[in-house]
Amino acid sequence: MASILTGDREYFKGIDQIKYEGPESDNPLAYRWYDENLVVAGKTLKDHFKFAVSYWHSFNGNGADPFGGATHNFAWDEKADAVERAKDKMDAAFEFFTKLGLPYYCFHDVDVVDYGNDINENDRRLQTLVDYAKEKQAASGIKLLWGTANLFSHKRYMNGAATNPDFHVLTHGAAQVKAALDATIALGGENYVFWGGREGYMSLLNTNMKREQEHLAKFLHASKDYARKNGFTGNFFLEPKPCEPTKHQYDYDAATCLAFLQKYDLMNDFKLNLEVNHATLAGHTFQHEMQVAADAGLLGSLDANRGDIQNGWDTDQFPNDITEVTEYMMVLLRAGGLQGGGINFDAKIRRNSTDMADLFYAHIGGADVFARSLIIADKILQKSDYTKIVTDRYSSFDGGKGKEFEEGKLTLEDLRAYAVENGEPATISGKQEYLENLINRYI
Ligand code: XLS
Ligand code: NI
Ligand code: NI
Repeated sequence: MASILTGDREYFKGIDQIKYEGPESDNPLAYRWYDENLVVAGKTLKDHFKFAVSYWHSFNGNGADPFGGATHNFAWDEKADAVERAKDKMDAAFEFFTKLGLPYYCFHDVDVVDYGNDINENDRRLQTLVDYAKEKQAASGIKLLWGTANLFSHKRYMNGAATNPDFHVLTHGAAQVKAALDATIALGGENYVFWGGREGYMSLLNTNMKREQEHLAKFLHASKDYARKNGFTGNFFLEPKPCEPTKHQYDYDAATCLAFLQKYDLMNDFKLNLEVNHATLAGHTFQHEMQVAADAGLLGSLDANRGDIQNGWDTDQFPNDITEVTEYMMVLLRAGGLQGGGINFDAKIRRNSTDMADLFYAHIGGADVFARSLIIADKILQKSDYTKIVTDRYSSFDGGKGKEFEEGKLTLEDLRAYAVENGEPATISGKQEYLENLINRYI
């Protein structure tokens, strides 16, 4: 009998519900650390992370690369009719989400159903799949973490969408965003993401940067106003990335996005969705990007993945480095968590990972490394002298003249007088190796 969860057929045959079995388990299809009910720092792991599966990498990404075609041949990709095919894919997706036991998913409009060039027909297709997703969400309890529109794949966006020099192209981007917002609202999506893959330029020789950025700001305001008018109360996220596919992208990194949001009066509605591999492409660590966002009140959501340290593009591999993720989790805990978002696995299995189970191993490993790292990070913050060392490092600003300086009470002459009076400062260690060892001690 057809079930709403699995449609007419089971796509991931032979794989049952993935469960938490604890660190001693040697079952590769079980969580060893991600116990969704475990309470750490006052919240369950489920609530800390709000893990999401990304539709595009898991159900559209077929292993093709610039040197060869698909290696992942999906059973849900067979029917000729776009809407029927999309429904099969959604059956497979919800079967996967349910078996995996992660609470959320994320999508771009064109991940859910193929788009053509007719706006009205595209809207109808998406609407049909939104109705279908609504039933599946209700039956499974799986929720939408965020929706977004793909404004970078179609050839009309080769010079950008909101920053395209041609107004006509911009309007097509707006049509897509409107439909994607409608879909997100209809599905109770908690957030909406703007990743501007082609919002930037290839050559300054043909570009008016100022005008393009002003257009982007106007576009974001119009989108936000539309969504608010239609009852959307969630967060909007910008997703920074420095380059790829466009040479110079306007949302380069967290600090660049912060300046943009401030300049164009978008701070009340927008936060950031940070991605590990985008941070490293920008020449930053991910923890740096997280801290910049946290300090500005913009730590919204995370796209979890990792790059390849030997090369320089967005390889979108699944996270697996405990030391690094522990450092992310230290920033997360100290920031008091994410604002509205969660942890979306914006990651894909490799071209030569061709078993159905590979997609499960990838997500299980990702969830486990975050869970294990959060537990470790919490211990470091609770039990070690880590916090004290960092706090004490600034103690000269806690009283006396240092405090007066922080309060804006000292002039440049006052500062000079202090230097003269107190002679040469003592040499104070930054203790970097001590702190690195401390992290390893808790791992
Ligand atoms: C691409 C981006 C993309 C966004 C959503 O590099 O990470 O997947 O997350 O458009
Ligand atoms: Ni991303
Ligand atoms: Ni990316």
